[in-house]
Amino acid sequence: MEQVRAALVFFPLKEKVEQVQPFGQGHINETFRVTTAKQEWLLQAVNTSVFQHPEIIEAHLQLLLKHNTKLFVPHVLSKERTYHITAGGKVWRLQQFMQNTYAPDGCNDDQRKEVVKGIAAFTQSVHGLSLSDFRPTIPKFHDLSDRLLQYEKAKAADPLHRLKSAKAIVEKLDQWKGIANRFEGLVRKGLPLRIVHNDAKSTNVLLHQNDNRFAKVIDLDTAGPGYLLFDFGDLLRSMLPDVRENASVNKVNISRERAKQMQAVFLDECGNLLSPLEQETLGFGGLYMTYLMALRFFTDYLMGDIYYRVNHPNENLDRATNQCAVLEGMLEVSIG
Ligand code: GN1
Ligand code: MG
Repeated sequence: MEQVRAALVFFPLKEKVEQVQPFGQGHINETFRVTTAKQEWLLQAVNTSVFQHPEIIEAHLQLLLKHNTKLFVPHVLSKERTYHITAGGKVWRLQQFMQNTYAPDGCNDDQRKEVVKGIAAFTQSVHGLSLSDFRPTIPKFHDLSDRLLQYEKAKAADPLHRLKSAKAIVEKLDQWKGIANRFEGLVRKGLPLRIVHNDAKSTNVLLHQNDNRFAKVIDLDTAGPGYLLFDFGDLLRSMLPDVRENASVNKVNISRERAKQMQAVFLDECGNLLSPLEQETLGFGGLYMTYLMALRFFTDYLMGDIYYRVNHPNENLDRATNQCAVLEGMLEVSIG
């Protein structure tokens, strides 16, 4: 906690820090809830082995926060007028802690609608910015062909000999490779690149505690160039299942009706901005993102859990198995 206090010195807080506690479920960055006399703050240490160019995130944040002062959580400018500072070898940023809001993990119909509205509001807002001002913060982040390559490499290396007990999942993952070809076909057909959130899961949208209405879109680390189906796909991936992403399950029931409702809300909110091809391929985003996450979790399991934080040795395998079950559930009811 000493490190945290040393970082806080860079931000012009008027009140004395009373308490610092670890906060949240993120897989990548470290987050702390900071209490001062009258207010609370969220301090984050950016994981710089994952985000090797925090200056790109800084530039995006400067643009986004200036462009829309309502949609995002206010961040604190450091004494150097930047949102990120370096202290003790780490990169830190500070934002307001949004009282009386929550990030839904498991949604009812109303909450689901509000989360979709939140990402639609993001889509609409960034439509007014210039794509040329945004760069990928992680190279090839949602490049499924590259994720397949990493998966193949991990299988070939198998450093912890984890592959032999994972035959069933490998069989599934191998059978869905066509999803990558289908995506490349869409890009050739003219699917437009635009600014997207690139981590549009339900826990990255805050809702108001009192009425469950949409409040803020959070976690702008990966915002940048991408395809809209990534964001809508992450909405489907995170809200169609009634189980959490790391629940150890082999079967997940998916409702086609629920997917249709989500798509209707999304199109209602921002459909006017979408090309016909974007509109037609929103559902396919569910398959694309769920497959990509299944590959990422499984690849990390094979490589010895070097990317995602795990609480037990099989957690990445559980997550991968879960995502395979979600994908199977989606295919069963012909989503995408
Ligand atoms: C990671 O750390 P968090 O929860 O914001 C990941 C996303 C995944 C998500 C799965 C930079 O996000 O791509 O969709 O886990 N972010 C990065 O829950 O890898
Ligand atoms: Mg994230």
